[in-house]
Amino acid sequence: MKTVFSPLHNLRSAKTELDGGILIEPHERPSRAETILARVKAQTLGDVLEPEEFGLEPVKRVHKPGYVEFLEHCWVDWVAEGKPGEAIPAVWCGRGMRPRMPKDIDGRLGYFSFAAETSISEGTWEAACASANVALTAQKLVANGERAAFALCRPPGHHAHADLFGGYCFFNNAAIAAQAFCDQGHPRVAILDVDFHHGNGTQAIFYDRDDVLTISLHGDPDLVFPHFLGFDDETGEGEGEGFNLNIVYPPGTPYSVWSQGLETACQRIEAFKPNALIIALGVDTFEEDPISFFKLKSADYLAMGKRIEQLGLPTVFTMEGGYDVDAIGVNTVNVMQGFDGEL
Ligand code: Q9C
Ligand code: ZN
Repeated sequence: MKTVFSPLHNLRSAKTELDGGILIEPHERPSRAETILARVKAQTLGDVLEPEEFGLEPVKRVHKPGYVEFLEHCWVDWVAEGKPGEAIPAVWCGRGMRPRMPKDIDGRLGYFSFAAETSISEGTWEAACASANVALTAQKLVANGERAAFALCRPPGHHAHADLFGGYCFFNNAAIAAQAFCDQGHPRVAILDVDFHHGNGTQAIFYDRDDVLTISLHGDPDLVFPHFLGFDDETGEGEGEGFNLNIVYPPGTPYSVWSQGLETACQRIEAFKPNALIIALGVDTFEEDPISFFKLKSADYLAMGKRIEQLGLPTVFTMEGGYDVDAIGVNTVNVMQGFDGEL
């Protein structure tokens, strides 16, 4: 399988993540992508390509223009105001307040975010654009006949809504790739999100649509991020009713249990008969992940890839989370190798 990778991901190198009341080195760091790339090469998974440039048009098919504009200018505006650190949202439109975009940069940061752990830093915009181009290049490979492609996206995307950043995500790469399939005349696309966290952004973007089926397997949002979406009674609305599925698990979940949800998801996907499949691939389901609570082992990712392949669909993998950097290369590439039949 071919991998699409951009060295520009390194431009996203924030100094801060708000965690436990202090600013820590972000879990979502450049070494994640470099470690995955090294494993792709060591295992000779396939060619590694740099992305093509697609511009902002396919991004704006998913994200609101005002949000894209905000992301482009946020860091420049922040620096121009003489702020000493990174751009961290600290105020939101609470219940009963007015959801309008303020002029002030602190107001706009809150208006366009849903969480405070994710700092906007120098180069974030450039890296987020490159990450979207990585997803779109992989999508183009598959649209042009490749059975599958691996978009080694960084920063990740599945938490980003049409006009909200958070959870280390800015542009929803999986949603952008899915929308590209739709816009190229493919009537149905499925997105299966296997990251430890709920794919809240992806769900919200397609919630009222029946042409994009969204499924997410994740830790119980009552207990973990993103806390305010991802429960199993969220099934879609309007035309989209019945086209969103959330499968929620408790702490300690091993692959033997997790894979039962994967089976349910695969059966739903088969019934939907999509023209293409996007896998929002996070490996923060790993037993040693520092911020998560599932118990998947490295060999389980081979089985996961094999089961996904059995769907027989043109498949784009977009990289999402996974924070045990020592294991992220093996675990991620295991999914691709399981898919490619090396089990
Ligand atoms: N104390 C992705 O996996 N909250 N994002 C972490 C840790 C944010 C995860 C709290 C988690 C975001 C793409
Ligand atoms: Zn995650």
